[in-house]
Amino acid sequence: MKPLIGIMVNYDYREDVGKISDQGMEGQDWHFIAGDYMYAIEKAGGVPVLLPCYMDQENADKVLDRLDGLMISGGNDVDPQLYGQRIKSHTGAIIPQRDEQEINLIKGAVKRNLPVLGICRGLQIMAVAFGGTLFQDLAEDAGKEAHSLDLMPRNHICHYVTFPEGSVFRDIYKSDSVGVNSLHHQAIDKAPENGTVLALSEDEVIEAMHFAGGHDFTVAVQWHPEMMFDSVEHAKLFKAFVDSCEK
Ligand SMILES: [Mn+2]
Repeated sequence: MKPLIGIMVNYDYREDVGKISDQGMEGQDWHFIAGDYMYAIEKAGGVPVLLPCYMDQENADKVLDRLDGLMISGGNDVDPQLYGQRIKSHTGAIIPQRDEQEINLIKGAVKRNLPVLGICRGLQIMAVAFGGTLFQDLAEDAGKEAHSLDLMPRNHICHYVTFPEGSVFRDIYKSDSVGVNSLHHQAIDKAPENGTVLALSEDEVIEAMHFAGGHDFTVAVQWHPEMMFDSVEHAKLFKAFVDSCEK
């Protein structure tokens, strides 16, 4: 049986999102997601199930009971107050109901021993859910060059990441490094206690982690492999994820 994989979607309270596509009315909010996430899962043999921000968190738990895996997609910045910092001027839009639901989903997936793949914001919210902290902005808080490189095709390789010895990515990618896109201005600062680094950029930004305590495949990446899903390299990550959801 093909595994059912929940994909957390984006949320925006602004009516413009609907109006621009001629589908919306004044005062409506929107739950939506880029097709890449679904295509990547379908191509790897899974069935994507889109998860909105529920009004009632018990409904998120009910869906989780029926899923075989969970993918936390990219999106807005995580509220810094969730990791004990005040919101600084370089932090972007915050969606509190999404933060809350994703932390519940991540903890619920750990409890149910479900595989989890976090992407971009997904890595960040997983780190925060397990007790880690973030740089609110890589340039401002960590003195790094920009990793928010969006003036190029979405599958363009912007930097390389290396997999330390013991990283499961060496098995998945059959290599000790891979080229990635880079569309993030935040990153993990202090990793949570259950976190192990799976990939590092040349300038030593944490680009992927494994989190212990749940399913062996509780993994997240800072790049956007779904935007590169038609590359042989990054399709391997989705295949490994979907395969682990099948078992
Ligand atoms: Mn990067």
